Amino acid sequence: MTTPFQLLGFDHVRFIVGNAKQAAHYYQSIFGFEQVAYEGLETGSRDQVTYVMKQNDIYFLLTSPLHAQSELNEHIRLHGDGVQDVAYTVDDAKKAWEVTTSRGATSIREPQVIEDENGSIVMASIKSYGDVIHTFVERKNYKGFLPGYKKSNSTAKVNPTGLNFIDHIVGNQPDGDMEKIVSWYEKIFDFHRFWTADDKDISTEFTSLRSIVVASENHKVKMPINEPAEGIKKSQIQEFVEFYSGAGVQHIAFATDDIITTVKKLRENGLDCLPTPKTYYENLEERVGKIDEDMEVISDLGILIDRDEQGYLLQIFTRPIQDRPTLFFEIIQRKGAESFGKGNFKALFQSIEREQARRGTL
Ligand code: TYF
Ligand code: FE
Repeated sequence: MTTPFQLLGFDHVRFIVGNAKQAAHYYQSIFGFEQVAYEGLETGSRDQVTYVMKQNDIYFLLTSPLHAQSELNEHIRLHGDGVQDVAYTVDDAKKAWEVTTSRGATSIREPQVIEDENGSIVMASIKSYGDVIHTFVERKNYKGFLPGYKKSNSTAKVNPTGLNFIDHIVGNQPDGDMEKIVSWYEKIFDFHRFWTADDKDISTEFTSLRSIVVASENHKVKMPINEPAEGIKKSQIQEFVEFYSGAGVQHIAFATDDIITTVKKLRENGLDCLPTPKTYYENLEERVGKIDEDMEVISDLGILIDRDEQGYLLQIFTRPIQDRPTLFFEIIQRKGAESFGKGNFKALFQSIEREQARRGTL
């Protein structure tokens, strides 16, 4: 069956944060995003402020409430800083809204044509898991980001780190909700099950989780959905759900085509990554075979490697980027491999368990 509208890819991600001005500085100075647009008091936006941060095809919107009455405060009270909108670029936003709502999705915003001197766009939104929404963005020939924003007059010097596009966005669910959410994406978007890992695949001696990756037909949108599983100790997914007050976006993976240069820059900028023990590299070449990169450099940077039938991938994970142990980022370079680093799960989850233990949440 072909879906009556086309999902072209991730358009942007909106974060609700306590202090957008300082968050913008973090994404700029650590990750090398450029501030390209702004809305706030100076542009006539009385309720909220938004900084639009861009690097190659990645657009992050950082939004904060400007006064006590804003309903955005409730998002912050419940979740802390976190993702509120995973927006998709579509060929026809009205059609996308009509089809998904007729299939049972809850509408958040009806299709709206928005125009200014740079052209016109159509937007509509539906509700997804937790407090996350999906906005459909139809960009006809719009020049610039979105109507309503002012071009940024930031004079900050930006050093890009080679983050090219969003590879995948992962959603954590409370215990028992994974299957329901996966079925929702199948029903609403015709997404297919791309990859599945049960609790035996994804467990250490102490903790466990389950994961199913759903993907759009063109594979431009990949969304792993996780839930906690029983273990001797508390699953990292359960820890997330407790600190986030329910379902939410757990991590966003940035694709790079040169992970060594990217991670060198990120580390120089002060990015806080999960540590990889040196023992991980001892029999790595036996597991992944010959690779193009210098193993010593890979090991110095703490980069993880995995191989599947199609090729190999290199990845590394940050620590949570706010004080609540919730959202974090992944940097990934795919050299053929289309999977998600199953061979690294054990080492990765043991590293996360050490973090949980430090926090007293294991
Ligand atoms: O996206 C993925 O599936 C991989 C692995 O809590 C992963 O990045 C899965 C669960 C998790 C952290 C990483
Ligand atoms: Fe990932």
